[in-house]
Amino acid sequence: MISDIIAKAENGSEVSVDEVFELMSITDASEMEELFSAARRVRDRNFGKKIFTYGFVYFSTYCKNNCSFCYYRCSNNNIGRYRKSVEEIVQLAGSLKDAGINLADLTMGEDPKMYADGYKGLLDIISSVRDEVGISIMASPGALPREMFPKVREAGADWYACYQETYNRPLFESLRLDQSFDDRRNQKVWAREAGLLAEDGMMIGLGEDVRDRAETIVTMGSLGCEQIRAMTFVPQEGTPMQDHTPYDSTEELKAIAVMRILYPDRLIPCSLDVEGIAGLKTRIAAGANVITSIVPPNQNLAGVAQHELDIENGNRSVDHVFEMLDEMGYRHAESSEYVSFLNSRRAGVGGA
Ligand code: SAM
Ligand code: MD0
Ligand code: SF4
Repeated sequence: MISDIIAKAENGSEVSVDEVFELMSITDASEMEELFSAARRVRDRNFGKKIFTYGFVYFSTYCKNNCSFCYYRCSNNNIGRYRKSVEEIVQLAGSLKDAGINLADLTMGEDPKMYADGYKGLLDIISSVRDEVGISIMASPGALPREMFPKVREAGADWYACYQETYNRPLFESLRLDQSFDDRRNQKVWAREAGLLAEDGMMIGLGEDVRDRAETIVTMGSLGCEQIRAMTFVPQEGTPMQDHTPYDSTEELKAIAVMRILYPDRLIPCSLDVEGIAGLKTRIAAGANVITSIVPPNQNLAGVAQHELDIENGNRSVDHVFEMLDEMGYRHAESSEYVSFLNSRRAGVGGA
């Protein structure tokens, strides 16, 4: 039965939510391996042995929101926060580019300072990185008003990332307090209308059930986002969810593999922000084809889910990640290969 669903997906036939539910319900080790090996086959067929690499530049950790799962929620008072200057961000993005990283993910909390004056701070940062560095850019600034998307695109962003976390509406509302479910869903639609590529994402272990996971995967797929992700929730000190029992990575790995076989040509990240470098091999083996959250040491930069893990010891550094990929028989993609990939996808969005 599992084999039939996998074969159906590989042949490009439509797979129902019930069938996705069945795949996400797998617990048997041999069925799990069947799923992962199918995912690798599909990934290698579509992308060969090349893996894209993204550097993570969390440039402002100030946030006006109060998401219950997040370390950086505004009520978490006693944490060290920082805001990088444009010059520092340009320098960080430049060093990522020089090291051979394909994209800089410019990420912030919903920082009122960046949103002031028609989002001047945010737009200046994006256009400075475009003009002075010339690396591909993802903007992850939180939810924006619709009219901002063409401006973000004009400033030079290639991607806009905004994760729904779950398409279970009441669950969303219990996590992203005082935020609109529909508005956050629409972010992805508006971004693509403006010619940006878009990323959606789900979190695992927030209180959702297997059916929620299946529905979220299918909804993310149907919105057409060119990149889709799953990340396991990591409980954060000082938040209402600090005592939640953490999940291991099994459900995330299944989600990665299921997304891969359902949506063979999408980008699907292996985030180093969940288990640090220890999580790289399993996620690549589950069908991921982008490594995200590469963070250079000694720059006072933080992660999100793992704000410290493996950063200052250099394990999330470019060299270390490239070495590990080689050991696994994969290679990091050249930026020229990444840019061609983006250009081929861009034909599908907005007016481009
Ligand atoms: N502030 C922006 C926003 O919320 O869209 C952009 C950055 S936000 C920190 C990026 C994503 O990190 C969230 O959408 C969520 O999926 C993920 N995240 C935050 N806290 C996490 C946690 N404790 N464990 C796992 N993922 C987390
Ligand atoms: C990551 N910590 O890639 C980053 C972050 C935001 N676009 C991405 C969640 O894991
Ligand atoms: Fe702010 Fe994003 Fe964290 Fe929510 S997930 S509190 S919007 S930084």
